[in-house]
Amino acid sequence: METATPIGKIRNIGFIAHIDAGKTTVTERVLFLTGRIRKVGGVDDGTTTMDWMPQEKERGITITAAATTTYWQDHRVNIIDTPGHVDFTAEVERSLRVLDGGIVVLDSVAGVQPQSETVWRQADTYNVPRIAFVNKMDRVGASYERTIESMRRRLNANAVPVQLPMGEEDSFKGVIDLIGGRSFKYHDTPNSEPAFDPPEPGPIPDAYLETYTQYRQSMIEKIVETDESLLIRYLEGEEIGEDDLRQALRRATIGRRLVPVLCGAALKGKCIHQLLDAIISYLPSPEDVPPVEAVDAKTGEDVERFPDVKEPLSALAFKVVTDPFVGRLVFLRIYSGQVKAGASVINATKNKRERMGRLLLMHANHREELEEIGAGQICAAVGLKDTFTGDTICTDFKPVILEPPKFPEPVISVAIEPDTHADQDRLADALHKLSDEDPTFRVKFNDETAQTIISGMGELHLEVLVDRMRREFKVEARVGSPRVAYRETFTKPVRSEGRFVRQTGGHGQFGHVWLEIEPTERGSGIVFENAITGGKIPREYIPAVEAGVRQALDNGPLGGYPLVDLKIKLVDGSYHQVDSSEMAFRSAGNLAIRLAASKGKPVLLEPIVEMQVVTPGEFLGDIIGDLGTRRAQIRNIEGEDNLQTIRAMIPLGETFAYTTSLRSVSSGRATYTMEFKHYEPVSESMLNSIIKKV
Ligand SMILES: Nc1nc2c(ncn2[C@@H]2O[C@H](COP(=O)(O)OP(=O)(O)OP(=O)(O)O)[C@@H](O)[C@H]2O)c(=O)[nH]1
Ligand SMILES: [Mg+2]
Repeated sequence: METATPIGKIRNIGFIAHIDAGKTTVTERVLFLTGRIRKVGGVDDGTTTMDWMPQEKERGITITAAATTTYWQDHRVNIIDTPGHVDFTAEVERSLRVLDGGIVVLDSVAGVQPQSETVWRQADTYNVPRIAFVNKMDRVGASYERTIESMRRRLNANAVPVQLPMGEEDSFKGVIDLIGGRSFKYHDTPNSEPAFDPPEPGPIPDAYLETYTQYRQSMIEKIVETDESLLIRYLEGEEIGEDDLRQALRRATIGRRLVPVLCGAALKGKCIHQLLDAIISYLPSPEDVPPVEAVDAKTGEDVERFPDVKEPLSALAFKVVTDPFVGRLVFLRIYSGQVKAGASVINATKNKRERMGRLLLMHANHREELEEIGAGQICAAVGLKDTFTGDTICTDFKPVILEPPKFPEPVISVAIEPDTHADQDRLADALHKLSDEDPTFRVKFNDETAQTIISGMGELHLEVLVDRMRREFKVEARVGSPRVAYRETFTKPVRSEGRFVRQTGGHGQFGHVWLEIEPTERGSGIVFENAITGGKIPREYIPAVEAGVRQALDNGPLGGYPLVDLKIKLVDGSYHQVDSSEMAFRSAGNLAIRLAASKGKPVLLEPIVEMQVVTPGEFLGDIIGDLGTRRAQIRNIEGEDNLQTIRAMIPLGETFAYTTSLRSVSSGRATYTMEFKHYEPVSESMLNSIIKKV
């Protein structure tokens, strides 16, 4: 019985990291080692269980976060393997929202890479305790010490190594456990096949004694510093025992004061045993994290829900997937209470009744049927029709609303034109299902050009979506070249009047509003406030004013891009007993925004990304020259002769097809990554050329 695992023995964990750090490889090894799969899968030959989508197998990258469950030392471990590519950041965001602990996988050659910094910050936002796994210790150029140093420098992490590698690169043999004072050596396997036999325990080899003593000492100091009573005992000269150290380290990790660091080589199957032990030892169970905060759906009061099956049910929908066999699957994290398959529940966010059909335990794209599921667990439900990512599921008894994960706004778009009428119909279905799954994927229909515009987080994101439309939904379509999702905003506050009056025989039309429009902080979106007093505009017309305002905001004055970051206050107006209508007030709202446009001194906002280029020193000059022609601002160049890293801020619009350009200036030897940072106003001198180009 699945719910039989006591809650203290559940771990909801996820692997997070930069692209290619080895998250999926680690997950596959974990599944094999714990007996969940019989044949070990590889990313390089497309035989993984976790990367199950065809696009993932072909490209060797993870695209969607996949959930799975396994057991280790009679603990149940629910695992989410997340993608590292920045275009799929929504997958990381929603996973971190529902996880209790994270394993940050680092490449021992590259150290902390840009996307690791990003996921680290995301994990901070969601208060997720973590441990670090320094992977690829077998690679040429591997360095445990340098990687830990980069964790401290780049992530500001209070990293505490709890292991020492025995050997690096080719001679990486296993690890020394600094707490237990033992070594674990793996047997060599033929043809560099992964090692899965348990490692051989032994004493600390003589060659490591000195480093061991030094690392152990500094580890103990870091641990006792987090616990006053241990600190006193330590300062009085007492030898702190293994159990005390482990317990204190567990508390400090869960309290996010320390980050235990381990190492290994997932590809070779080395040190996965110890990693699993560490997940059980140091990462929290659902009981160990603070109760989830929620808002009472009826009173709006702040409340807490405890991870207890006796509490009222609360569950957060964090992912929606359309499965070709079972249909629409809604992934849920159960925070409190329990629920049976077939139960009647409510979606507290939408205030709608829903039926929990089947309950499934997911193992990548395979599933196991459950009868009941309780607090602390992660599962997928079939049958919830109106539940979307971010919604809360409850029972009638004390419904609450949990905080949904936050998703970034899309920054790039392409036009898509179906080849035939039949394709048009299939396209509509595909767009509906794909945007249901992916909150960073948006669809808009451009009336003027009769084109469908799809927007997403980057070129790769849109490419994968279009590929899925072709393969899963059989849509044949022409796809335009990528365009930047520009925005517009005002730079000056404006007071604007919208007076919509028509006299055409019989009934006239009358709507009249005064708006105060004020630019707000970047990223704050649109806020509409009604400040009408004394019934100058009857209450029933206010939503119509807002609708008209929002409609006009969709089409900015400079290039037709959406206006953002504005506070719009409805301050005054008038109405007519007979002639006023919703339609008239809608038009008045719309008009007031359009008339405000020139007075508000509008500017075009463009997305700026941070780019990091890693190149052999000889190409540095050419790359910088090329970046210069792309309006890039170089922030920093560091490294040694043989490898230089350039960090630059650059407008997204200047990065299209950069792959090809970088390949040609560096003979294919430089690589780059980029990440969206913020929107910035386009200078007056660039404005015309951008508007003309698009
Ligand atoms: N040498 C070596 N290579 C490894 C190790 N672990 C993973 N790799 C390789 O690194 C590459 C990326 O591995 P993945 O497991 O796909 O990495 P990932 O972090 O899941 O990547 P994304 O999901 O795309 O972010 C593959 O070619 C792996 O074979 C390791 O321990 N040693
Ligand atoms: Mg992966």
